[in-house]
Amino acid sequence: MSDDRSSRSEGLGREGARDPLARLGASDPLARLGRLSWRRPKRGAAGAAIVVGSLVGILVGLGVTVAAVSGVAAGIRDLTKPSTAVPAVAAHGAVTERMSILTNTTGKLGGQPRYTNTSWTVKKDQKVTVVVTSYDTGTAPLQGAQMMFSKVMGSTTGTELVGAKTVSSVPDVMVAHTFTIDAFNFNMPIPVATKGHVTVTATFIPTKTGTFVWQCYAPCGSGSNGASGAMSTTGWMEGNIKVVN
Ligand SMILES: [Cu+2]
Repeated sequence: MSDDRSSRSEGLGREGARDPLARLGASDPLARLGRLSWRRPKRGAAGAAIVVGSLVGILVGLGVTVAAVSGVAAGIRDLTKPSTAVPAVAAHGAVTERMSILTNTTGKLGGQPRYTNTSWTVKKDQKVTVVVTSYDTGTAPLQGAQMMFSKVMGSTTGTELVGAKTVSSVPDVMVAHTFTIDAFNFNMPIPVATKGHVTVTATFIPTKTGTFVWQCYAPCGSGSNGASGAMSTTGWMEGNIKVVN
């Protein structure tokens, strides 16, 4: 296997098109994840938070059910009726951030994919619609723990638009990149541009101020594990989002 991204893309075009899974067996996926893990110090914490959050959700659900049943039985109030409570997150205004993923890069990372408009500033509680137009016709299939990034996460609808189609995930072998903001649990899987380009759209609401890193979690860079080159160069597959009041 070559260390060069462009020849890797060509390889996928010929070989990967037949069997995208074939290249997954090229080296030990666990070893690859070990090498990638420095990029993901919060993975364990996030997993624990999800587990705790799920348990809390189950307990709250049980509590509501018990309250509803006992409330109806006592003739006090029917808690099964829709709530009129104001949602916890009220959006104030809206903005659209447009990014492209180009592959006609030059210089020492020549041929490797690169996001444009990698850093921007938005307002807290603003509806932020991210529109990513990718021209990358190669795939970077997700492996092991990366699989979770095949799902759309943290968008206002739970889905994203791929072209005009609403989806909640992209098959992991079809993923070319992701646009992921860990701080907001927001993840947009970007599929391979089978028709030359593909436009992916999703909306999230930043609920806290600060400067937050976004990154691509698909192994789309160079090197045998795809974690070098574009994947480890600021301004290529990662950037900063500033959220202000
Ligand atoms: Cu990428």
